[in-house]
Amino acid sequence: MTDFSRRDFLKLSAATAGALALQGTGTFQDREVRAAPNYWWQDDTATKYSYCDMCYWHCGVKAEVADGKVAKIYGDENDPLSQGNLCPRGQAGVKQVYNPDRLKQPLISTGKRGEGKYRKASWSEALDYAAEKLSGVSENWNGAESIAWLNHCTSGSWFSHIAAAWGSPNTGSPSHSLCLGAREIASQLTFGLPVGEHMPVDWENTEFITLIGNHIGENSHNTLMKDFMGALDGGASLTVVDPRFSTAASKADYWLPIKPGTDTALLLSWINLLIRENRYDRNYVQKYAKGFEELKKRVKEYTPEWAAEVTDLEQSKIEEVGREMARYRPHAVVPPNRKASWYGNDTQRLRALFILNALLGNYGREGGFYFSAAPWVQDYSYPSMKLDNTGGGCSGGGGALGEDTLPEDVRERADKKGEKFLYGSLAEPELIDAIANEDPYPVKGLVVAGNNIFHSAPKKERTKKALRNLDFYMAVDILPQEHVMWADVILPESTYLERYNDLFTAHHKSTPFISFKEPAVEPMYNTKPGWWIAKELGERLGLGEYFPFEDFEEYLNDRLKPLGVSVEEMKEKGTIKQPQLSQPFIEDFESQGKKPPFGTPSGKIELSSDRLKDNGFDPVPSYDEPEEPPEGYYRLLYGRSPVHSFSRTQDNPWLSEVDPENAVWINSDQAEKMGLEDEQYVVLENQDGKRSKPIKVKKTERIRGDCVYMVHGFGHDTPKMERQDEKGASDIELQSDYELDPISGSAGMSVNFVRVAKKGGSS
Ligand SMILES: Nc1nc2c(c(=O)[nH]1)N[C@H]1C(S)=C(S)[C@@H](COP(=O)(O)OP(=O)(O)OC[C@H]3O[C@@H](n4cnc5c(=O)[nH]c(N)nc54)[C@H](O)[C@@H]3O)O[C@H]1N2
Ligand SMILES: Nc1nc2c(c(=O)[nH]1)N[C@H]1C(S)=C(S)[C@@H](COP(=O)(O)OP(=O)(O)OC[C@H]3O[C@@H](n4cnc5c(=O)[nH]c(N)nc54)[C@H](O)[C@@H]3O)O[C@H]1N2
Ligand code: SF4
Ligand SMILES: [Mo]
Repeated sequence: MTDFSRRDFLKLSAATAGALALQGTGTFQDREVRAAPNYWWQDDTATKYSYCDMCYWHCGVKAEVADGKVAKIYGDENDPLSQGNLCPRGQAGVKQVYNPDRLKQPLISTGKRGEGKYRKASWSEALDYAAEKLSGVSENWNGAESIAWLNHCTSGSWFSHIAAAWGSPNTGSPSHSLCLGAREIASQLTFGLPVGEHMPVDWENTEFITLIGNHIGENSHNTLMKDFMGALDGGASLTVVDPRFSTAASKADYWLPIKPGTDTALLLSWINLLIRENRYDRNYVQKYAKGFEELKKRVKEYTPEWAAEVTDLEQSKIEEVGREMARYRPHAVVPPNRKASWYGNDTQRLRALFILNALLGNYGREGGFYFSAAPWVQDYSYPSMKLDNTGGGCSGGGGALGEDTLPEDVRERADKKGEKFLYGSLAEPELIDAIANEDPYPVKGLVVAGNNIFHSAPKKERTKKALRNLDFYMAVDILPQEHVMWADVILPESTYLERYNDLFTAHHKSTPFISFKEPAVEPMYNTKPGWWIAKELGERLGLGEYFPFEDFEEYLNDRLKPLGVSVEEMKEKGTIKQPQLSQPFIEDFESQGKKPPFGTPSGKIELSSDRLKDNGFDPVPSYDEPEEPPEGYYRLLYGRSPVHSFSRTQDNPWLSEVDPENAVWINSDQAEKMGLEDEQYVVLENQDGKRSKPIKVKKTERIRGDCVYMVHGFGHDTPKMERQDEKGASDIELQSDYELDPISGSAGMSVNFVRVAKKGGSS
């Protein structure tokens, strides 16, 4: 059987196979081989349904399996998210399975933490040992709360499940406090609904789009890019507010190269303009919003003239875009970015953005934001758990605004929610701080599943200190990442194409749906699925009643039963669609005599928030000046590569070839001043003297002179993963500072400054 080749991958077309057959040196032997090609599609193949786990978008996948190997994966054309396509990262899911660098069996440490010395162990030995150690931490310290569980994505939630059953409030994922927390808190405070996983922008009807940061095209999700390009093809006008001429900016009618950190000023000035020139949607605001007078009073001082000075943009451009927005409303949408944690005051920035959208009349309106419908499927019928803990998963649990009600014998979370910040799921950097400093109480056990704590949490030195301070540290991963090689026990998970997972419930405008994942192939090596690892560990911790199913089909059948569907049928279908649940627009509610679903206490869009006021915060956003870079330093900005996911795919054999290392974008004039050449390697140093690995210079007009930019995810220290080891530099090495958002607990990492400390050669 011929393995699917890299060239096939690049062309993403079966037609390429013909071209491949014509290659070669022309020896007799080659001709023999060419004469009898044995392609996968000539074998007996089986099609298996799954959903892609290379990122949280979870496009529906069809895997073609031949000879017990995944030969090719496609987007499931019946799946509303993939619509028959996968992005390059999705295609490279095949190579996640067949990456020789994978973790292959359970390992137990034989050296000091961080030394990287291990011996092989059987699953039962490793799990017995882990359970004994975790129980020991619980007994020696203060019960379940002395153990924290950090995770991310589909398998990770099984470990939050253990935390909830056992009674540890210390569980969460990086996708809240390091990603979308401020956005989700701001949206709930403003219009009473989460934004959620798949941004509910009505792309097909919008006519004027304004992106703030939000680098769609580099931040690349299959259908997001399609929908975005569809809107532009349909004639929508695009404004991009970004200190960098991003891929999206290259398609824009207006590029506003804003001074980093000043977006709230711009947003408030647009609100000022809409109100002062009476261009806002007065009827919509009167009917659906409250707090307009307070807003009007507050933004009076925030004129475009003032904002021009603050943001370093032209006043005429600010006014022109503001008036155009008003002309197109309610088909003029200002989508929030996902990685909302930037500068520490992020909930208020996002509040300003959501208020601007309210003045444009956008919620529940065509061309604005639709009300995203959730599919219905029953939760598994568990016995009730000690804690109602939803800190895991891909969106960090969203961060509910309600009060947590903990049983009397469980202490508050160690991240000091309530003292340091008001709302939100677990703040990962604050938990790490608690472990490093034993404050407010000792957390002495840590289980990390699918979360790259050395790359995603700021203050790496503190993370190392925290790990050294633990009695027991366990990692569940698929690769020997740097943080994994610090663990006392390493449990190797099967990759997504080798395992069952829970059902994926996808919110959607017209077709909320449920996706099914079954193993396409048997697990390679001695690896196991996350649900199995958690169940076995849970049983050993005396929590067996919370894992009452024998196998995963039993679990899935329990959930599917009320829908009248079985696992066997899902194997044929892949998805269940529930279009009947869709109610995207206000009129869908009002035509039935119902109020629109704004879930705020007032049932209205809260332009002024009593909840913030009652807790001592500004009820209406105001502007805070960001700190200026010290003399000779540049603000460090960071973003995404379209062909990598975070810091997890740099070792993927296909993706590493397409994009092997990152570069630092430096404005050409600044580079000239420093005598830097394009492609020359430099070492960056931040305000605290922390240094990066060598990184190539990208000398470019496409970025302002007061900041530099790099793609996150490179610069690994992973000798066991040659393709990613020491390639490019990591932003995390330079993020020794962050600013905590006092409302959502998000960690703004764009408060670090760098200078070029050393210059090297060009290769
Ligand atoms: N291919 C790929 N796609 C991904 C991911 C991935 O790893 N790979 N990750 C996904 C995840 S989890 C997330 S959270 C998102 C992140 O993607 P986004 O939510 O789009 O992230 P942003 O931080 O908005 O985008 C970074 C952009 O903001 C600009 N920027 C930086 N500072 C400022 C500022 O002060 N003001 C303004 N206006 N702009 C600024 C940068 O120049 C850059 O262009 O991407 C998602 N999509
Ligand atoms: N410096 C910096 N930090 C950031 C960001 C940034 O831009 N810069 N972005 C922030 C954002 S927006 C986000 S969402 C977070 C993301 O934070 P993380 O989720 O920590 O991101 P990854 O780097 O993808 O790390 C995922 C880990 O899971 C492992 N893994 C991959 N697949 C599987 C699997 O199937 N099972 C298991 N068990 N493990 C698996 C990978 O090997 C890796 O160790 O990072 C945040 N932190
Ligand atoms: S956007 Fe790409 S990586 Fe993400 S789920 Fe879809 S195919 Fe996979
Ligand atoms: Mo994120």
